Amino acid sequence: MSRKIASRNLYSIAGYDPSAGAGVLLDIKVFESSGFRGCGILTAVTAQNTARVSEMVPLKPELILKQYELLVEEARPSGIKVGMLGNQDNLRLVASLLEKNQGVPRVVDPVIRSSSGQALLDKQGLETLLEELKGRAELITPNLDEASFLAGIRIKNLAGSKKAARLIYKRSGLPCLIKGVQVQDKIFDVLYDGQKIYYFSHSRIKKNVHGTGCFLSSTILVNLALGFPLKQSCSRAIQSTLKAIRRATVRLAGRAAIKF
Ligand code: PXL
Repeated sequence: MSRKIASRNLYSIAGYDPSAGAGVLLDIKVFESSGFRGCGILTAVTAQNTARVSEMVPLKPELILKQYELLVEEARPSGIKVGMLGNQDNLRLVASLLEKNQGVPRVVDPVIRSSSGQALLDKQGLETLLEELKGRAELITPNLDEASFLAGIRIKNLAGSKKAARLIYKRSGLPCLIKGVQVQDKIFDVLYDGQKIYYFSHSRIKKNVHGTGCFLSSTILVNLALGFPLKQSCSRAIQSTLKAIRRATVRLAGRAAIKF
């Protein structure tokens, strides 16, 4: 029998951002600073800094599977966060890994493109994302653009975000948190858990910070793995993310990176 490490492990299955401001490196900082052991399974490599992404190369699904298989031999996950996938082959493989891990919290951040416009998931992946993920996570966390795309509607207000969250749930069976709906000078994050809509509101912080989506989704996973229910995990993680945005320091071209 293989020897198991007793500590609690959280896996990030996501991309490599060399600036460590997003992706696997950021997720691991979140996990480790919350008292978990962080493991990173890479899906793709990017060339980027905090201001722009210039290239994205997906890894082979066979290599992603190997990374997973060797890790689970000695350290099964207490939770899994999925970020950037790169292409449809990787999406399918990762969906199968989520399926194998029913019973531990799983959070999917549906990363479609970088803020600077680089595609981070191919067209086929985009079109089949909700179908492939069907029921295989406790939460999906699209931003406004991702939610508009996934629901197939333009979200202009709170009513639109509510409709989109319901549509995404209907198509994927995944509870959905839509981030960043602006109403006057307030920002709303909208959660549909399959039964009810919840709104989390806060004032807008005028600061352009790289990696906030990754930070939020991995912090939600931490809270779920600590045993908090979904709604509370979202509200706690939103508060932590606001704090992280406030302390983020500017690195380049007016963009900031989260400081631990
Ligand atoms: O924030 C989206 C994102 C996620 N993961 C990786 C990224 C980016 C954006 O650039 O590079 C690896």
